[in-house]
Amino acid sequence: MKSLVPLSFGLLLVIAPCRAGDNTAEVTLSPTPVPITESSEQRDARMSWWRDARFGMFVHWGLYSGLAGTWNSKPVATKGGMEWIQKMVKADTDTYAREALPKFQPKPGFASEWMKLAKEAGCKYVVFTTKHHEGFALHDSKDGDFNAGAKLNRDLVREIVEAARAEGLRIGFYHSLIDWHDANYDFTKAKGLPYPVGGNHESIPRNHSKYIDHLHAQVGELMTKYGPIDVVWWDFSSKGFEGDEAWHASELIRKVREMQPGIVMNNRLYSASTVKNAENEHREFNTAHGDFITPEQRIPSTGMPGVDWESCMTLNTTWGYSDHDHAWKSEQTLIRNLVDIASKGGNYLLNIGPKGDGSIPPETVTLMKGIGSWMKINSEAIYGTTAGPFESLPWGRCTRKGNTLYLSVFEWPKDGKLTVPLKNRVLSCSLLADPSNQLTTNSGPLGLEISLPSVAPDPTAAVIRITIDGVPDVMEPMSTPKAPENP
Ligand code: H79
Repeated sequence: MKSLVPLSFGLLLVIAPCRAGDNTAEVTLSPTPVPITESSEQRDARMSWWRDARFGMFVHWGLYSGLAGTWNSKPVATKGGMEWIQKMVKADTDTYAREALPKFQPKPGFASEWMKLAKEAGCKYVVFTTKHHEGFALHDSKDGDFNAGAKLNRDLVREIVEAARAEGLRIGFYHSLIDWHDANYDFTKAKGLPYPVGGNHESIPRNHSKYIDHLHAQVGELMTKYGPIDVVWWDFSSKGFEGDEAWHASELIRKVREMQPGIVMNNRLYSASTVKNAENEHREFNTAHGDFITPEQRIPSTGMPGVDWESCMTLNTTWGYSDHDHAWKSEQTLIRNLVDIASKGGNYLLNIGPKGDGSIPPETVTLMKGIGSWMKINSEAIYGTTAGPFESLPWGRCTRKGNTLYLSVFEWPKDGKLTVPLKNRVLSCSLLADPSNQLTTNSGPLGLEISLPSVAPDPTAAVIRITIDGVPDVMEPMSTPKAPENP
């Protein structure tokens, strides 16, 4: 199938099973592009599971995983995204495939290990690379021969989707718009589009509209052969090459929404200021371009009211597996990042990079399980919460569920008194780690004062659940008098 014929959509819609409670957006089938109408209530219903989830696992896995950051027996780098190794070593696609394919040997049952780890860490959804920039598709594609079906006689997408469902996890497809394999992918269309091979490539005739057919055809396969898919995560567009011109984006979005009415997608079919100029990105947000924005490798300094967002971040510094990257973040950093993001109303999509055989590096297993141990006691402060009411708190973060606030204490007060700038009356207050023990609270000039045990139940983030009378009535931050300088 070279490109999707609109006529087939009706059939696909009938056979694709729908999850109860999913969006009921009106879908009109027609050979000409039609807008899909959706009320804000319908949008909220469609986004609801994603907003409640707050924590997902990202998986970068492809041919680069087997290369593991090594080319010609030499480490390529110790830091940075090794899923870009083909570009870093400037390999053409044939050389790259020749080197990488023999090293990509998924062992049986690998996907089940991923999903068990995601579940244990407390993730509610998993987004994995169906194809990264290298162009190798993990499904058994009938469009082209650079895919797991043609090369390994396996459908790795099916294996991964089935494993996720077995663990009750939502599943998402990362899909690269950039493609270094397809000879028609025209990186010359805009300045600075990444492409591995330098030299006289401009002389090779490229027919980008044929590449768009390939992109649409593979997305069509992914959206119709695996049942209901929860997320599609496009990557990426640049200023000067985005949207309709680059990917026939509105047509692609329309097709995807027809095939998967409940799906949630990011907005990278269009150029969003994802990496740089980040603090302004939500002001440019347009829901016609996608459902949420994706700050990459960073956490916005404040929340973004009215805009859905998800920070995607690595455990070390690479997305794709590398033998040479040992810069693992600490368990404390990861847990505090999760809390920080939730306190600002965002989701955390935390990446793992399995090896070429699909196995997960031991450091990754330890870190994900560490987050899971914290979540076992404290996940109530994450799932289903919204941003806290405070601009900032000197000792930690706050998330909210109606009139219940979850105070995650990073800096346990030495004097045993925690000040919360709130005027409300307290209905109940206890530690999630010790829920039957009510904590004493008093109102003081700076707000509520909670009396704490002398030792934090968790030095990373100890969570206090406090239920108040009415909506949070936050005290204006007072200008604290400057501490006298030491004589
Ligand atoms: O899939 C991951 C990245 O490969 C992809 N998005 C995430 C989710 C991405 N594509 N482009 N970019 C990120 C921005 C460009 C980053 C780069 Fe680099 C800086 C390219 C070369 C230097 C990061 C570090 C990738 C390779 C080294």
